[in-house]
Amino acid sequence: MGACLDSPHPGLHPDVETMSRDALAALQLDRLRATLLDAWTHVPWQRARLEAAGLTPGALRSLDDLQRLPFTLKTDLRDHYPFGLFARPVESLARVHASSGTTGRPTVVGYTAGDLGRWADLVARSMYCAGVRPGDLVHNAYGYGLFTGGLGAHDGATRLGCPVVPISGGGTERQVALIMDFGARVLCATPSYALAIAEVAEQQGVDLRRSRLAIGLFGAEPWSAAMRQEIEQRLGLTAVDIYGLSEIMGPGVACECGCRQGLHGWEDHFLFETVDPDTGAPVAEGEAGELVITTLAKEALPMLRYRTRDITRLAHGRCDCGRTHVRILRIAGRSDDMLIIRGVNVYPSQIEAVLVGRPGLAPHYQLVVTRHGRLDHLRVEVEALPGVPVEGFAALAADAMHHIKSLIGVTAEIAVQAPGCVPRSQGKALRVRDLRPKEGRT
Ligand code: DLL
Repeated sequence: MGACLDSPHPGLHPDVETMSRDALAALQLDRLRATLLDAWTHVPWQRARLEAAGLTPGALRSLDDLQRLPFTLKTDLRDHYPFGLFARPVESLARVHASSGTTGRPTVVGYTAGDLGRWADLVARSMYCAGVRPGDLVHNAYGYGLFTGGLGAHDGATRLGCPVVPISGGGTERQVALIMDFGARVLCATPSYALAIAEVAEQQGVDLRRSRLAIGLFGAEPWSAAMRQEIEQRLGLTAVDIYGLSEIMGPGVACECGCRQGLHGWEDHFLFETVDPDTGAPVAEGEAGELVITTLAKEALPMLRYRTRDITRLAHGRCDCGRTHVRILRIAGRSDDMLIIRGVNVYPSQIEAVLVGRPGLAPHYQLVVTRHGRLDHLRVEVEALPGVPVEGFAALAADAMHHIKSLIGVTAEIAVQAPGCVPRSQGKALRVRDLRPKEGRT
């Protein structure tokens, strides 16, 4: 059994994480029945559509019956804005979070005090799984506020017994100074912001590799293996992938352990499925599909078969660490972010994997998609490393173009730019600027 399960903190329950599949399935069925009953009783919209599908809470005989339940979409939450899908009256809740929503209404989610407690437990479990230990100082650069990252990581670290520096995102020079002065062992941030912190440190002549940072808990946006390597090398820490989404809870739905063979999805609290994003039919075991999640212990906002839009593969079978919970492999991207360039499907993270670490290029990029006549055009804006002469940009562009064509199969225009031209993020990076007319998008 791996070290990440040894002598756990008294608040954690390794017996749950190493449960036999049969015991886990029995627990899941009990909790699924309770969730269905709760949704049926307290959410009129859920009841109406379950009835329309000829289902009652008693209809669940086994976990296989999950597939008979209708999906829930992000638009369902928006259509019932703000609290229409809540199973508890808003005056009984402890907190509300919301996604900013680039278009239209935000997506609003709610938590009872019990939900907040279980969320903190799962983030603490995730952090422990990643190697964080009670007493480790946690520098939390996830944004505090309506975004679930800041407060979610904060409460989990507190639950684990870790002191927290609640710095939130932004003020990057100060982040660097406090990491060095306070001696944080753990950094929580989006991967793109972690890189921005590394860059500012380098500009200030500060070597973060000499800081006490040992573990980075990075998530909230897709990131490639190449980006992981880049961050580890520049920050001198072990970069761990943590996944979550506000509609289901927030950070801590799944997290990597020391084996780094996928993120353990906490199956005592959630059911995970992968489906074909076009048809909704289950995909074969191990095949890539859209992740669908059902909550098993949420009170304020029980979710039945939520379509996350995140594309991944599930790996079943015991991990080398001893945990039995399913592993969610690195998220390739969101189906919404998938570009179809002249018939070839491309995720921004595939382009990232080619660009990051390529000689002469910095790991800062944006994809710009336009339409020329009836054809889509992909322009990759990427920075040169500081010190590369402008005369060298054309050769760097030709090299990147060649590798993108041969590895991914798309023809892209590469615009190599001077350092600092691509905007830096303080949270989730904007990777794609899609300038195509809305109605014509594929
Ligand atoms: O991003 C929750 C979170 C905060 C997770 C901090 C991890 C760390 P939302 O703002 O609702 O919640 O965005 C959720 O972000 O559906 C994915 O598309 C993406 N995402 C989250 N974690 C990862 C990850 C938070 N590790 C959406 N890898 C999700 C790839 C991720 N994408």
